[in-house]
Amino acid sequence: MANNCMDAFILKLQDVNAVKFGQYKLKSGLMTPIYIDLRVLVSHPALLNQVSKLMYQKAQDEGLQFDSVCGVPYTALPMATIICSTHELPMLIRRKESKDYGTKRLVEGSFKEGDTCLIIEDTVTSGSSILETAEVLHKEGLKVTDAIVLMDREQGAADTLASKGIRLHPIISMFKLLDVLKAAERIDAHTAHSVRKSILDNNTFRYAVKNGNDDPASKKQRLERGLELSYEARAKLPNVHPLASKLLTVMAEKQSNLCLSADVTSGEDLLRLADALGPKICLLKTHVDILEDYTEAFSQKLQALAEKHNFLIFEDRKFADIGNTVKHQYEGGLYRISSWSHVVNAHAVPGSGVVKGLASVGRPLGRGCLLIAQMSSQGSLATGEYTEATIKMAEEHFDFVIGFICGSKITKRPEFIHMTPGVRMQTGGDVLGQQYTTPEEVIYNKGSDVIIVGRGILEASDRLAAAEAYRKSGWEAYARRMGGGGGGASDQ
Ligand code: 5BU
Repeated sequence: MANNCMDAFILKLQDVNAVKFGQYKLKSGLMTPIYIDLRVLVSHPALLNQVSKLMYQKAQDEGLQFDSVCGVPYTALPMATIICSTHELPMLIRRKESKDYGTKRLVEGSFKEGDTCLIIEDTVTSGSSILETAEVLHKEGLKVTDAIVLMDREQGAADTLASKGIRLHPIISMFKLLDVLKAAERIDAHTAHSVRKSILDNNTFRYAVKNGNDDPASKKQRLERGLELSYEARAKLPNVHPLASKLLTVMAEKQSNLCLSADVTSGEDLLRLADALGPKICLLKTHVDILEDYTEAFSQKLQALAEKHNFLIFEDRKFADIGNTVKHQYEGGLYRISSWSHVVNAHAVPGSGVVKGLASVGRPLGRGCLLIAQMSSQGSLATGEYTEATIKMAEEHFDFVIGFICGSKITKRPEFIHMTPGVRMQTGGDVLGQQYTTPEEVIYNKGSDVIIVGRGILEASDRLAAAEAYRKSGWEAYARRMGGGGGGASDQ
């Protein structure tokens, strides 16, 4: 659906009072300043038809294969009915309670064991309603691999469902909805900001927020942890790693949360780039093994430029071996990475030995490591429980791990720095699976700290101007997130 059609559709949802602002309690017990009530759609048949059309289109676009469709009762039932009736697809109905006469079936309709059923849902927060329906279908011998939802509140459902083998395909995200309502001046900047913050801080998957057994003390702690601190304030936290403190200070001083991914293949080119763009960046990321002419003199010159322009160096080596091997890879070999790179990164896949091995070399040198909790590439396996385990690993190695490579803010600990690759002004991707998000989306909506930009800058005709544009965009998004004007952000 073209962007302006989707925007008009979102506005129509608000027109029929399907989007409400106030204080509401969700099924999970979470309090929320925004409530999406799609039950009203049954009174608006044209809109209901449009929803069903969008859902069917989504299934087509994603190439979903299924034998039947089941709507989560009750709101999604008419949506599933319209889809199935229009496209002559078999439908199943999940009963909420089995009737106490007749067949006592929990699933109505014809199916055979091993059939795949596509789930349709109106809104998701934690994904629990989809899981309940999937469980009933599973018990009947059906397979559930995908679910389409009209509105994803972006509070953990996708991760929870992924951890249970169900892919979630949302049509509208909460952040998109807020953006559209704000652009149309249906809500003010303050409301958009506070709802955004509430959504980010109440992720049911990440923070496992369960009400009912939620004691006031832990609630208070969560609230305190959730308070957004500036880069400067985070640099001064008592437990912050000295290198993270240094980076946060540089970011605040240079008003830059831009990391340049200097993916060029000549050392001379890289040094020229570092000298020219150095003033715009807080971090320069290298792939030293793509250089055709690496010498030790190169790494010395790069360090001198880092001093001159006050940025840190991050070798994107992505260590992923047993502790003993990564120790040698980090310290020795041709590149002697630990001798010149302030920051390196590692996959969590080998287990904590990889961090211990790297720390044995890097810690005495005051170096720091980022754990790769998520990747920007299509089909990445670093999701859900893997991401959770990575966060836990980082917490256990607080003295060496300074943060994460991730798509969004994944921990509330303000000592950790979140860095996001796959950033470009134009969204989309490349032919090899890279997926791009805008600086605004990454910093403002997703709550990350640093944007990592390669080709967005390297392929520009004027690289310096492009670097400045990315710096400005990233910084303004941060300033807006902190509740400030951001030095001329367009919608303040
Ligand atoms: P691009 O030109 O902005 O697409 O370059 C992105 C850089 O970030 C590139 O060096 C990748 O190796 C690196 N990267 C990434 O794109 N996605 C990831 O998940 C990780 C690193 Br980890």
